[in-house]
Amino acid sequence: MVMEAGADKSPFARRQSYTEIMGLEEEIAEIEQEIQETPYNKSTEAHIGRLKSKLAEKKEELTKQQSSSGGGPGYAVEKHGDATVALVGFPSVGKSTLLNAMTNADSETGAYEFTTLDVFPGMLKFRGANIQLLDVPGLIEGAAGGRGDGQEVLSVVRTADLVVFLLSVFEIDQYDRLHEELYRNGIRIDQEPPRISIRPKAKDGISINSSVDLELDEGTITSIIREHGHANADVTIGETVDIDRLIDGIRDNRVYIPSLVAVNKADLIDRNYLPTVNEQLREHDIDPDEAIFISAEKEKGLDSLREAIWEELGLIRIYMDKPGRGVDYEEPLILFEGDTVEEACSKLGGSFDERFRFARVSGPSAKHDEQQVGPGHELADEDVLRIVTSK
Ligand SMILES: Nc1nc2c(ncn2[C@@H]2O[C@H](COP(=O)(O)OP(=O)(O)O)[C@@H](O)[C@H]2O)c(=O)[nH]1
Ligand SMILES: [Mg+2]
Repeated sequence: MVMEAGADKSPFARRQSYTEIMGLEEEIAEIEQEIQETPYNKSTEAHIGRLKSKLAEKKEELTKQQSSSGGGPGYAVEKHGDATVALVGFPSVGKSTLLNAMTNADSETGAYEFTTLDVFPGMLKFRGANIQLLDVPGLIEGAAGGRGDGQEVLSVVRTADLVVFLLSVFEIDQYDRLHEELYRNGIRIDQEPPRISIRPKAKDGISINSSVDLELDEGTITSIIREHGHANADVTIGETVDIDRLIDGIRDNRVYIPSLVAVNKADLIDRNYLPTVNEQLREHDIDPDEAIFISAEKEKGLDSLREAIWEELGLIRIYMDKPGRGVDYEEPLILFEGDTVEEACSKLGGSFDERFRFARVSGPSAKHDEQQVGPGHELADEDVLRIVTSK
């Protein structure tokens, strides 16, 4: 992750944008209040839709202004390793302790430049994969009102392949705040992107196509889509959406990230208290069987957590059969479930892409040993892959 130097940092420029931000925050608060005070029914639906669209737009403007008055525009987040996991949790739940227990936090991380960005990286090695674990302590303190560094921290979370919510065993209810903070910033947890496509056209207004029963009025949908700047478009909706989900489908700056919940400090409770914790998890829609109980300090449960991270990320190991060197079982190529031979080639780099002729696969995805396949063949965990190239 590299932070590039900000643009104009003169105090005057800062003060001016600060005023603009305050104006926007007031506008946002007003719209939020109006939404809250308007009862939801068929006759107000379209109005609420427009308000929510406006709200989405204002919030985006605010985010943009904040990132240009804070850390400067265009700081790049560079990915390291095979996948990135963001560790989010309130202060003192044990994020730093966990990062230190799970990763060699001071190796392979020297290249980072975190200047104003409070992100602590560590590399977790598991099943031959290098998984970058990011401790992002600023989420709650900084981001609450969407101020300064909080936005930068959020932009780091946005690039993650998985979010691990770290809760203390005594403070399960913090989950809602964390979830909400991410939601308010366009990060959708454990959701698939809405099945909505918008194809702009030259004329004839908005036409809506749907294969499912739409609960929203067509008029509402049309006015929301117009509110987002489309005058003429063919819109296809493949699921029953509410207003928020429709807006998510229209905006292209939402990210959809899977998550898992780790419950820390499990060493501090005894068996009798466990049902209470499980009950609290259920109250927050977390399946107790899917939460991972750990003690970062006593290093308990960490294997289960590593395994859960691997599963939730959907990582697979590909053993490369290299000409003259045999199969490399030590350092597998790490890909995601659903990846194909083509993705293997591009991750291998070099000129595999251009010189590719065909591949041979043995293992779980192959019909038989040494099956000849093309670039579109979908690989599976523990396949053996040989790529045959032209000279
Ligand atoms: N009993 C117990 N204490 C823990 C555990 N993990 C962290 N702590 C303690 O909780 C405090 C806060 O931990 P820290 O890692 O700094 O939390 P952070 O603010 O989320 O980074 C420290 O005193 C840790 O020693 C655990 O699993 N069990
Ligand atoms: Mg810490």
